[in-house]
Amino acid sequence: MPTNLMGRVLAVALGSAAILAMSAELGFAQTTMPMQMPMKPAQQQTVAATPNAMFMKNFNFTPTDLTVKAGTTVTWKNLDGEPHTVVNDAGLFRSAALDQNDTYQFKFDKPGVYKIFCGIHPNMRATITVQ
Ligand SMILES: [Cu+2]
Repeated sequence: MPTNLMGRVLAVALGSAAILAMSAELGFAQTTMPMQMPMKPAQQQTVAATPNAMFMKNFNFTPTDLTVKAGTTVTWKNLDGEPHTVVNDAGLFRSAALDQNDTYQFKFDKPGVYKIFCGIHPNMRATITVQ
């Protein structure tokens, strides 16, 4: 029966069109959704919030002022492609040159104000206050 066959072909064609329309709609939703999502905060802001840690980033210590309790081990991590060091003004501690992603740790047993700087870039300075 030719007319019956035509009807079937038409039905299949319409069905495919409907599926195509649906996938087009899905595709549209998928491409637009990420644009409506809020932007992720910058990496710098995330690392700065890490407790008992100080980072070297863009030739600065971040944060420049860190307050910890006595007995706390502070970790420094260099995020720059250039080496940095951690040197205490009073000569209490001095790290080796830290390459990118290297870390250095020092345990602060006594309360006080500890000034540090980078031995390679002496203008990089920070303060650790131990309570
Ligand atoms: Cu440095």
